[in-house]
Amino acid sequence: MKQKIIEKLKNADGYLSGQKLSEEFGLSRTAIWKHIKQLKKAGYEIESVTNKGYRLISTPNYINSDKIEEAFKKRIIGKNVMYFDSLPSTNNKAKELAMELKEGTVILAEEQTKGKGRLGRNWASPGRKGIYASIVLKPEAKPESVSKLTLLGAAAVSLALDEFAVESKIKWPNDIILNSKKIAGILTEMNSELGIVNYIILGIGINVLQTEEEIPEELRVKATSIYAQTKRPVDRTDLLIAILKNLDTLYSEFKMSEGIDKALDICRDRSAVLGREVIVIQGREERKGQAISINRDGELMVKFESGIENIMSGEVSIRSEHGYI
Ligand code: BT5
Repeated sequence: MKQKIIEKLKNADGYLSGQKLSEEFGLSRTAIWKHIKQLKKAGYEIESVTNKGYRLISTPNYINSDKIEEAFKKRIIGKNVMYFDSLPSTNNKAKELAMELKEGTVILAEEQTKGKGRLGRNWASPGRKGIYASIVLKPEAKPESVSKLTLLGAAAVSLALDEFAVESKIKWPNDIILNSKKIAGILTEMNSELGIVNYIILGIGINVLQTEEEIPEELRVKATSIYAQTKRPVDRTDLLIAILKNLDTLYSEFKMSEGIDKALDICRDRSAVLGREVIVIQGREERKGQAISINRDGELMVKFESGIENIMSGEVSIRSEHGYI
């Protein structure tokens, strides 16, 4: 609170009345006065003038631990973690508990017995080989803007991989690619009513430690793991921490404005599909076109013979003419 009062005083044009501060922060004038007294004691020079209010004259020159605490308090993601040896699906567990859980809670499992992909597909989740994590988010956002969070998750994973010298690409909307094969996928699920989002579950699955042989045979043409490609056993805890930090930073932008400009730039720069011929699969329909960009809403802009269309991520899959990518 003291930090907030200081910020207000810093930004004020002249004096700020005690009344105004107390209304602003929902505190009594006496409580404000007590905070001011403590601030003065901490070295802030604050002038108090009857009928005018308070004015900040100078700030003390030392490291401000209050400010540091305040900055870290604002992290949303990763403050609470629930860890399980085995779950059918972390996304399902998160959905079960979401209403009671704090925003940013992470549900983790060492293995999933019924890991889910998009559109009813499966996600192979062998024990202690990967990261299977679901994050509970409760943004005040329109249900339509929620598909943007998939891109946000993909950007956070790709950025985190940089920190481990793993150079990945992003295949819109939810695949992370290493050497032309998939190492991670995002599954975003939402619960809303009457146009209000109750919660969103952002599920992240990453193949970290599997050897080539441990990747299910039928997936080997398009799936791989970090270890299979780099021969480095990346620490799963460290990787998850890096992902959550990146996600928290990107998510804060989303919370403020429903914008995801930074994440979009990352998805565009590292895109595995932009500029290429793609096949867009929607239900039973398959159409060939050229992926030209990702627009501000996170939709893929595809040039078909009939013209340019903006494709929403919900019910669509993308592949190349030669197979996966
Ligand atoms: C995805 O779906 O890529 C989303 C995957 C999300 C998994 C996480 S793990 C934590 C959380 N809890 C869950 O239950 N799920 C989430 P999609 O784009 O539909 O890709 C699924 C397809 O990828 C499958 O049909 C397979 O062809 C392939 N696949 C399955 N398991 C894979 C794996 N481990 N690695 C790479 N590809 C896989």
